[in-house]
Amino acid sequence: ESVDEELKGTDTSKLPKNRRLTFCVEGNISVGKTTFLQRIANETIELRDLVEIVPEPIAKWQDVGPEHFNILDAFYAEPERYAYTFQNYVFVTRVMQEKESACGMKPLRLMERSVFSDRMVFVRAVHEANWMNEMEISIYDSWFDPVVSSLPGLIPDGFIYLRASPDTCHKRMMVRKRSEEGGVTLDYLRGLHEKHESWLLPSKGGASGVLSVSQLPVHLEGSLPADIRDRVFYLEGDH
Ligand code: DCP
Repeated sequence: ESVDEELKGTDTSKLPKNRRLTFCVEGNISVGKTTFLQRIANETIELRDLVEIVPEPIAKWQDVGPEHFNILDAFYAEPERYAYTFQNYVFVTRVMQEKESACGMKPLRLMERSVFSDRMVFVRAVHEANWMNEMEISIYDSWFDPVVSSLPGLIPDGFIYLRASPDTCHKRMMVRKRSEEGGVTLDYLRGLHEKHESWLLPSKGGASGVLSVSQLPVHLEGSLPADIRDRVFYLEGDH
């Protein structure tokens, strides 16, 4: 609700013509990003005309090419073999997804995740797990900055961080039972949680509010708006 209020309070008339606000919704696997976005799309009537929802391109990862390869499944089945290939494809599909939504007229755009959480959370996690070797992470790093800076549509005005404990996410993942995620462990979710936390660390505890983006690496900070630290909102999602 507080995020709805924040978005409703945004004075879009002050934006330059053709300038939309884009917020990326972040959070651990199964935290409820899709549900959150669907609620805004379907239930919050006042916001429906204001907000364009850009879901994560997961369907594109599950059905690649005429052979219908499921690259999400391939990644979880053989992570050492496919982590780089998968993260590379995730990036490309985000670029495609962003382009598809680039011409929308609604003043606010909410995107599920971003290339920044791909880099800060998942690529780090798979590298630490030794699923991406030094050569592969070096290749990823070498194209990430130049490609992101040449695609301004990927750069959000702010982030909304849906925050819940790894236990909660694990329980929700068990209920959802996405077939590819059968092998995702509570430990892996804990690692992803820590990476979200160190990237989007709350400046103060308590109820939903504004976060400061601490420890943002220089290369990411350069791509993001200068006052990005004031543009991260979080929602507690353990209930
Ligand atoms: N994934 C990944 N690397 C990325 C992005 C996603 O390995 N850079 C994986 C993690 C999940 C699946 O893709 O197995 C989708 O993850 P998300 O957390 O983005 O989406 P969910 O559907 O789990 O989110 P929610 O339940 O919050 O809607």
